[in-house]
Amino acid sequence: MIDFNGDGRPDILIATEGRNPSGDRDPNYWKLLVNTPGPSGNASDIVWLERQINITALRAEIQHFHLLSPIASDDQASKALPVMRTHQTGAFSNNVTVESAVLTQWKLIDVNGDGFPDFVFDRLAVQARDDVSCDPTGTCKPVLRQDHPPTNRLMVIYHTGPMMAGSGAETQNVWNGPPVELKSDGGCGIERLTWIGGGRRRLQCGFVEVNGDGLVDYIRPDGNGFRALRFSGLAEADDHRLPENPVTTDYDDKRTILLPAR
Ligand SMILES: [Ca+2]
Ligand SMILES: [Ca+2]
Repeated sequence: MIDFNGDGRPDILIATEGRNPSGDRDPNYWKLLVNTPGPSGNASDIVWLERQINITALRAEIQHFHLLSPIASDDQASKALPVMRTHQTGAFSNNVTVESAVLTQWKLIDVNGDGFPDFVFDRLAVQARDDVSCDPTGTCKPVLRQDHPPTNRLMVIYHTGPMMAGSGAETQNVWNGPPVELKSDGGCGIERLTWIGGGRRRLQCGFVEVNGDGLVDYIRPDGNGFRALRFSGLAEADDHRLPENPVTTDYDDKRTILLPAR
């Protein structure tokens, strides 16, 4: 669910049920159910208006570098474009996993603050390569690394409207492209959850609204901490170091909510 038309109400996108103007199933379309108030205006009688969204530009961009189906790689033409996709990455030394993370390769998020969701994506796909992995003590060893190349760039195709007009039979084309580069040094990716042991993962980088101006920011690791890159529509970089939090391994303590004394 995502607010597709900027009216504040969440809508439903279905990647596998899109139909083209001829009414045939077509992977270049997503089905959208727009959340609209019913006749009485009460939240309880929502009417879901069906629309077909032309995603030809998104699908073509992703298929330049990514396989939509790693299993049936000889039949990419018929595969649906998932609304969001994650991919396991890692580094392996003699078949032992020494690093592990989950990448988000593409997702919908409003980058420029106009209320419409934009399509952000990793330019490059995950592949295997020879590399080295170093532990915190500086001891390094050769590994087979499965990740996107460090030259990855972060891209966006902006939602440029229109609002949901016309009848349900008409298709809407809101993501025309061309893609715009958000960051040239996108080695960390759109979003990366890194395994830190003990069953825990840490969000290593990703898009988060940090300073309350309504524009999404990008968080990335920075040597001894995390840095928020504040952008105006992500056009101009404006670095802000996030306040340091006290380091604690006492996670159980954080689950305790202290109520005011009576
Ligand atoms: Ca909506
Ligand atoms: Ca937007």
